[in-house]
Amino acid sequence: MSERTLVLVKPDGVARGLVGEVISRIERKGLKLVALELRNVERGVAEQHYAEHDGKPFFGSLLDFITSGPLVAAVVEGTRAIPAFRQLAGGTDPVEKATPGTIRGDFALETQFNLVHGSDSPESAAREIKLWFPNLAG
Ligand code: RTP
Ligand code: MG
Repeated sequence: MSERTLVLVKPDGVARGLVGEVISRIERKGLKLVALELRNVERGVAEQHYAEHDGKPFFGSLLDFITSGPLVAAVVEGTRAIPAFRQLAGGTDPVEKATPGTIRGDFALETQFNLVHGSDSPESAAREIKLWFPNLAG
């Protein structure tokens, strides 16, 4: 069954010129883009996006990072799109968890600067798509 997930190419990915690489991997996997936009994020949106991490030691620096420059926000659709993109991304720590062949495993070294975000559950996807693309038709 088809589902949607919210993908971000974080500011490090945009700054390093890896937008095309990420989009290409999404498309080659067989997933479909239904929304795609380069934008600068207000701190309030970043706070809502990462609300689950409020209070953690890295929360402040995570918000600084996510608002540090333009990022690419996308809605991606397809069969098992949520776990499929998490598979493409690789684990959160790009060295200890992400394996070679994944986006993080191939291109990142530090946990904070791990290039991409993907929704981690159907509930997160619904919440995040509404936050980032409130006008997107179902
Ligand atoms: P994301 O939400 O960005 O897709 O990443 P994730 O699910 O793989 O990891 P999550 O636990 O949700 O963490 C969100 C983002 O916060 C940064 N982080 N830094 N310094 C640290 O220990 C630390 N832990 C997490 C990363 O940018 C991570 O992707
Ligand atoms: Mg997460």
